[in-house]
Amino acid sequence: MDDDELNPLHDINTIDTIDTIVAISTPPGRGGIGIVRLAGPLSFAIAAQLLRLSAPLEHGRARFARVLDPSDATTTIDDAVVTAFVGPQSYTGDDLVEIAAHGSPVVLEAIVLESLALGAKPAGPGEFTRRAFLSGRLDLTQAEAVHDLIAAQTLDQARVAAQQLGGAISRRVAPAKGSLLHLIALLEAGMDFASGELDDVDVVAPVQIDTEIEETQAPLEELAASFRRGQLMRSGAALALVGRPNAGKSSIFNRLLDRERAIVTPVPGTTRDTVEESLALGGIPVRLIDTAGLRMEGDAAADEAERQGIARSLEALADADLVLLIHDATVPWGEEERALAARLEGRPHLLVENKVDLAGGDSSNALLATSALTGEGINALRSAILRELKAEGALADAGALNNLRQQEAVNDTLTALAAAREANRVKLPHELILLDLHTALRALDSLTGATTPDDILGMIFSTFCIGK
Ligand SMILES: Nc1nc2c(ncn2[C@@H]2O[C@H](COP(=O)(O)OP(=O)(O)OP(=O)(O)O)[C@@H](O)[C@H]2O)c(=O)[nH]1
Ligand SMILES: [Mg+2]
Repeated sequence: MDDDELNPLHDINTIDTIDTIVAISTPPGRGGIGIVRLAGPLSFAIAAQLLRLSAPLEHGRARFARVLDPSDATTTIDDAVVTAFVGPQSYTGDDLVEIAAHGSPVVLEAIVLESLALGAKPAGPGEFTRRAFLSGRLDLTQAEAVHDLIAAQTLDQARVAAQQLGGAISRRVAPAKGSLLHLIALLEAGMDFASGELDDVDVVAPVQIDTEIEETQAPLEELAASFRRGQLMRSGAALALVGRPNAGKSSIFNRLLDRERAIVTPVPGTTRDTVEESLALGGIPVRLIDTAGLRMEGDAAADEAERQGIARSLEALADADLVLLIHDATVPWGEEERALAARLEGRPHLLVENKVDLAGGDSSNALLATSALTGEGINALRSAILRELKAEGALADAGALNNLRQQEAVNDTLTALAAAREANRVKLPHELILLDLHTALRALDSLTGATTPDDILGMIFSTFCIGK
């Protein structure tokens, strides 16, 4: 090994098989600071050419620098702080330089253009994170977490993504993978042994195989069930407000949003179409859906638009993760409420008695009594909604699955394990059981990216922004 290989400051003229990539990593537009990121073997050399550094770049250290005018290296166009990381101790696993200049798009673009002239290539979407994955710095679920973290809309979403970035899913899968590998090793050893004189069935008892497969299945089933919970946190819970016309649905909708979003009038049938707004409730993203009041079939007051609105209300009700059935406390429960309550049987819902300011104290036995007019009971309603969503598991547990790809990987593993268990039950040869177990292992490995085909990787990283 010659000295050059030990030197992180690769010569700019060295021909290297790994490209150096460059991109603006901060969002487009002007800002106080804008960052250009360089990753790859030429990063240090390119930075040294582009900048007048106060001192040579050093791992994990920030340096003050002047950004030189590409057309005239004697003048500077900006000041910058430059941070350097020597691979493999960097985000991507290769040499990495971050140039934090003032956030003027023209300066940042000049830095990128000059880097390209010095041998860098423009980074594609997610290419920095893809490199981190390829160099083994992150597994696939962690790389996906980077995307989720950037996209997080509430702090709780960010927390979940950060746990995943810390490897929560991989840690959760590790015991199942361990027991699966153990069983595979056991059966394979048994087969080698059996090819001598013993019958393979005698080497590992079917009950033992069954128990071991079951031990692998249990944590994975738990993980598969976490998907729905993760999904609520990821895309938000849909919360529909339903009830008879004039019950005060739109008024409560506005109260929960804290602004006059939906039209409120004393005329029954005001809301014709569903109205949707997002809000964060105790860290959980919620899609609040106001709906047209439901009248019973054959009610003469319902015109065509209202009938269509009612059809949409029923759709929203069917799709909702949680339903608020709003009742006007000044009138008795009618056929509509009974029909709605029957529909909601066995599904997460809350009964709300509204207009308690008019009802005159007769709300004592109602679970939730509100007045959209005075605001009474609205905070209690918020807490009740939050309780329901949490009961639904909206606060995802650490290491919950977060997307369909992950869900499919776990489901495929479970399918193959079930097949293996069945093969064992009907006493098929161990070779055939092993076939299913290997299928299970491949599916499980694809979760963390140990065996993910290139096209799937391409799909995942193309959803990233450039510079990440
Ligand atoms: N006193 C009182 N009036 C209320 C309360 N909530 C709503 N209202 C009034 O009741 C009427 C109907 O309210 P909306 O919020 O439009 O009722 P809605 O359920 O959305 O009605 P539709 O859209 O027609 O189905 C309006 O005049 C509101 O001001 C309340 O808690 N107390
Ligand atoms: Mg309304």
